[in-house]
Amino acid sequence: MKITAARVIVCCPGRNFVTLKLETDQGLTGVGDATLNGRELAVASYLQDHVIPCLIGRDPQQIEDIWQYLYKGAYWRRGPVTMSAIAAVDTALWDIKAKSAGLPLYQLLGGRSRTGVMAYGHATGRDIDETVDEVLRHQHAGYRAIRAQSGVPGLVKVYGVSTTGRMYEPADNTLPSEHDWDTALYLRHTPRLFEAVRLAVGDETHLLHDVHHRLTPLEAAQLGKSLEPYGLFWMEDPTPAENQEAFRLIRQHTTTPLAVGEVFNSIWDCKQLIEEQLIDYIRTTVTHAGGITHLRRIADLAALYQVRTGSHGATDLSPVCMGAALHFDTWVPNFGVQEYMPHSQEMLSVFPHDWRFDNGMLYCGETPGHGVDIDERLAARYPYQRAYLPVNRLRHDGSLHSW
Ligand code: CS2
Ligand code: MG
Repeated sequence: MKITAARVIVCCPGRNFVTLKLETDQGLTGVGDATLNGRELAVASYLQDHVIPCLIGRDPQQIEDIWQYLYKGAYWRRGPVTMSAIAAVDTALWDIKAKSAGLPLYQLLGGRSRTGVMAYGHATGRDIDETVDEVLRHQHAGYRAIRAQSGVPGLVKVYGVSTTGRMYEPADNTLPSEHDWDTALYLRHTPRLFEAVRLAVGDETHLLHDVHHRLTPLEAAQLGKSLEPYGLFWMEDPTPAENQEAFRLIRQHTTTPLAVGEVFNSIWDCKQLIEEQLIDYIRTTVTHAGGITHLRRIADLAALYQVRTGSHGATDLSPVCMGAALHFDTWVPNFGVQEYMPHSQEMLSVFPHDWRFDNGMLYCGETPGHGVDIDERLAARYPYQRAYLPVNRLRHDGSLHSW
């Protein structure tokens, strides 16, 4: 079998997506997600200008050799752009291999390990009351795991909280919008939020929170300790994770479980965190961590240290990523939870798919492959629209802070 053609499709059905489609001489096609929120065209060019010329004529069955060729052959290894491009190729190749075998992708990985995939939803509100209402709405919709994020009194714009009344979309402007931040206000507010949420939902529902890289290790330790009475399922991205050993300090002070890794793009980004058991969940994804091939390696390392998966699943990961992720989640033995931020109908219409959500659980389909395609004619109606993620500044002096 040979790869005969490859196309990069950039579209914007409500937000930008980058999709790779491979064609073969046996009529099989494969699709991969290469969306990197706010830097989409960098990955599109990496694929179009540097990767695709090397793919034409290759045997798509040689998934591992092509992965090694694109990783080692680039010389400049790792990084979100490179690994998202490799991920899109890898996902498309797994799609083709499963189709040629006539099997749903999870069967090639090792078969079904669970009846369904536990999802966690996003409950957000401008204040505590609104957030509690949203958490209850998700609970009534059947979610067993719910992330709660709320506005912080005194701050105008905060991560995770929609101010438009529509679904929260972080890439909200043609130039980076500026958010304001005050750690002291946040550290005082967040325990109050979870006291109210836990009181409202009872003890059964798993509660999650995303700190979004904003605290120092000691501040994160303080927050983790203050949240212990509310029994969180996880506290996510408590501090920037370039310095993996910083998590030792957090671990010394709190038993609140930690989840990190949505911004990681290789096993090296999380090796120390996993080997020293400094985290409880690894958030790496099919799209940003080198595809199915590399994500399996990360999950297997994590399993040695009883770290579970909790893949990122915001709307900036396309329905193609969700499809591939659900096959992965259906197989992976050390599964934890799958993030599920529903795409709009407009977005889903561009990506015919067989996965589904029902009563708090996600289910991959039985279609050969990963079960997702792209409607290129419809995609062409939604041209790329430049959009940036926000930046964050400290309220009192305007210095730049992690967003
Ligand atoms: C967030 C994301 O879902 C999450 O956990 O961290 O919404 C993140 O802000 C976006 O994916 C960035 O593009
Ligand atoms: Mg996050």
